[in-house]
Amino acid sequence: MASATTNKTFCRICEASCGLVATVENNRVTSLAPNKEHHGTLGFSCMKGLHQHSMYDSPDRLQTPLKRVGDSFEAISWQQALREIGDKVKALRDVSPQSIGMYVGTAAGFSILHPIFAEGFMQGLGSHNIYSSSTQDCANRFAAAKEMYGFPFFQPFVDLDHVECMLIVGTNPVVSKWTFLQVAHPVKRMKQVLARGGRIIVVDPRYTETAKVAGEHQYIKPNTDVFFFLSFLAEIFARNACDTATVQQHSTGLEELREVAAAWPAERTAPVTGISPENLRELVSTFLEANGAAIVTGTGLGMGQDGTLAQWLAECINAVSGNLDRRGGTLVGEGIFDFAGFAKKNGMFMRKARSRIGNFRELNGAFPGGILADEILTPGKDQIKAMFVTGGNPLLTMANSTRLREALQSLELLVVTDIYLNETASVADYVLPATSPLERPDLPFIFPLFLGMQSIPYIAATEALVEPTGEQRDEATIYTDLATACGIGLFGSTLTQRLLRFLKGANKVFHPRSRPGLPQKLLLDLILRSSGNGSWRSLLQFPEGKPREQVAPGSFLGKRPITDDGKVALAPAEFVAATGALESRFAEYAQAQESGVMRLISKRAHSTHNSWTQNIDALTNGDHNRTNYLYLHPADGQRLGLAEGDAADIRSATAAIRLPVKLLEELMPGTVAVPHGWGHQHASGLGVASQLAGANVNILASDGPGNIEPLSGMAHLSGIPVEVTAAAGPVNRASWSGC
Ligand SMILES: Nc1nc2c(c(=O)[nH]1)N[C@H]1C(S)=C(S)[C@@H](COP(=O)(O)OP(=O)(O)OC[C@H]3O[C@@H](n4cnc5c(=O)[nH]c(N)nc54)[C@H](O)[C@@H]3O)O[C@H]1N2
Ligand SMILES: Nc1nc2c(c(=O)[nH]1)N[C@H]1C(S)=C(S)[C@@H](COP(=O)(O)OP(=O)(O)OC[C@H]3O[C@@H](n4cnc5c(=O)[nH]c(N)nc54)[C@H](O)[C@@H]3O)O[C@H]1N2
Ligand code: SF4
Ligand SMILES: [Mo]
Repeated sequence: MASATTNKTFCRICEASCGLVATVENNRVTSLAPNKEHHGTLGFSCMKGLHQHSMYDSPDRLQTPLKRVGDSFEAISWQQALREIGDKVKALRDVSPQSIGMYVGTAAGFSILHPIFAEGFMQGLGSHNIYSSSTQDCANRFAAAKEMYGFPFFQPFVDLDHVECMLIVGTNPVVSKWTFLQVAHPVKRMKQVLARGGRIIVVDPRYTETAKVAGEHQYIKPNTDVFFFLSFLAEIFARNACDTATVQQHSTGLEELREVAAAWPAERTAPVTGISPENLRELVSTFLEANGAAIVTGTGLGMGQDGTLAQWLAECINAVSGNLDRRGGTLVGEGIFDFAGFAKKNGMFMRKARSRIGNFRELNGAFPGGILADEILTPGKDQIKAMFVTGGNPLLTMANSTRLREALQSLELLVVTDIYLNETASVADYVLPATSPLERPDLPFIFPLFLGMQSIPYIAATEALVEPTGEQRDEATIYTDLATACGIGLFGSTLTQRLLRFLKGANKVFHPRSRPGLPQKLLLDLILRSSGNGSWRSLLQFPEGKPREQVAPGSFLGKRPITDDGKVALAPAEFVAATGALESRFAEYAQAQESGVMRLISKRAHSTHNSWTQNIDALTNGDHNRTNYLYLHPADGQRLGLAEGDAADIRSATAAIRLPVKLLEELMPGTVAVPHGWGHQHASGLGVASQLAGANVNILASDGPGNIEPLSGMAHLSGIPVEVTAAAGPVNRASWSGC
């Protein structure tokens, strides 16, 4: 029997990228522990990360390619899968390359090669019909940054080591482990801010886990941040607290911004936001008096109806208060190479392509997920007839999943690449088994590596810890092989395709006992070397991460923005024009509040990760008790005649679900919450998850061109108007996916 070895690696589930120590026995990871010596992640890890090996070791793990035969799947060889998929794609592509689409999910983002090769495949096909999970979480930030800084990936982040006042709006870092910044151990980092006299104020419709650590909290009604920020700005301007000369040196549009904000004084917005003028003024004073302050935002903002405008205004507050690019304010990271310069030189990220349905602009190469069902179901030239889904589970995570299910089922070809036969794969024609993170070598994902979005900068590399146990392949190999089968060159280059095939062949010669595949380490080595960061082998000498310097304050303004004039655009014409529609939105919200409309928000939990951890028993027991819940304020419960454990129907414009009630004092009355990522009852390959209760909350969200935030393409997944009533019957299997 082989003896156990201890290997250092890092987690690839969320942005914290925690350093881990794995025990490996007989080609199995038998335990994972936090790496206490890790330079960047401070010995932190969470229960999801520490249990992940049971997800990869599960008897439900996909082992071979599968083909749908009638209502079930049969195992087939890679050769057969590739040949049959290739033949179908060739026939469709001959008629229209755009008839082939792709959805790139979150898991793809946590590997370096996966998204590059998947998108290279689409480029080779000549199709721009790419969708990604970014219009479910963060496209609003990309849209705002593109207009303001010229580059969607300039994402200023808080200077956590020096900030004195942090306003946390629409994000819950204690549970999510931060977003758009790598911060392992958020509680510790927040306590450090508090210990040096800093203040952290959470603005959220729920008194969150983060608010409890921060000690200060302001309730806000869902989807009204845009009005809160407008009043915040109006107040800054009214106090003449903006250093006009300095701001004008590095930005344009200050006067227009002032004009926009002037229409929204605190007295006006208070009834809609729920933030009294006194409280708002107090927040502004605290923010302005701090020697270094930042507004930190997240998906609570982005999933609302005006996520791009809200994000833009948050960035403007940071900028006009002199906190952008300032010590203790926000910094703009620098990755291992000049991504912005590269993009500018190559004319990337120009948002040129338009969608067939709704005429939406792409953003970072992707169209709004909310039009995907329409693109599939609407006949005509370029109608989508085949889809590749990679590292995502859109049937549980996108808006109006019921309609999307119909659409996916109507396709001529659906190919899903995943580690599980998940909800989406269960309706696929072919399912391709991917290697798990622990089975592949990697570099940290794109945000830290290419953009330097790290509170403690470092770079790191990890070897694969174990070999796949079945026929699983890494996604770089899968998309290279698919390109060969479809008769195209990855990235539209036959030369690249030939080179990749050669590398794959050579890999087989040098490593005859390994599975057929690309030499991933060689590709990662190339990324490192071409960016002047040494070799793969040299980086492996730093299992605790190789420290990098934090970007210096003052390094951004006047130097790095890639807008035409090199200045920060505080009032992009498109955004200013869009504020016109806020008048009717404001009236609509005021009216809805008067009529007592309840709004539904999300609620993440420590133990679940979107839809992918529900097949691990240990992560769905405990608090969850194997279901998600409708969380309701006790006062609302009393008004509606609903007590803890009662069954409630939650009805939106699209559908209804039935869930047990949990009363939650933390919620703002009038706001209800349901965790997303549940409702796996149709996932034929998930032995544990498919037996859980719980409902897919996203059947309550609307899709279609009229239900999309037009500036970024974001779906509207938070702040959904709902009606809650006591259910006529119990919560049972029939009510899991609608009632
Ligand atoms: N109502 C509501 N809806 C939401 C949200 C919300 O807060 N509320 N949050 C949204 C957010 S933030 C996001 S990012 C999206 C997520 O949307 P998706 O990306 O569509 O969904 P995930 O559940 O993250 O699915 C990830 C899939 O990747 C698979 N996977 C894991 N590791 C690997 C791997 O190494 N390779 C491959 N090929 N597959 C792998 C998992 O098995 C899982 O099926 O949905 C969102 N939808
Ligand atoms: N444990 C765990 N960690 C995760 C994930 C997970 O599923 N589980 N998912 C990962 C992914 S893919 C992402 S993108 C990140 C997301 O990370 P975050 O953006 O931090 O996401 P949430 O934790 O859902 O926090 C959103 C907060 O917004 C609040 N909110 C809702 N609506 C509004 C509103 O209109 N205005 C304001 N001001 N607040 C509002 C909610 O109450 C909630 O506290 O988390 C990542 N980390
Ligand atoms: S916080 Fe948890 S899931 Fe995220 S990287 Fe760390 S261990 Fe992994
Ligand atoms: Mo996300």
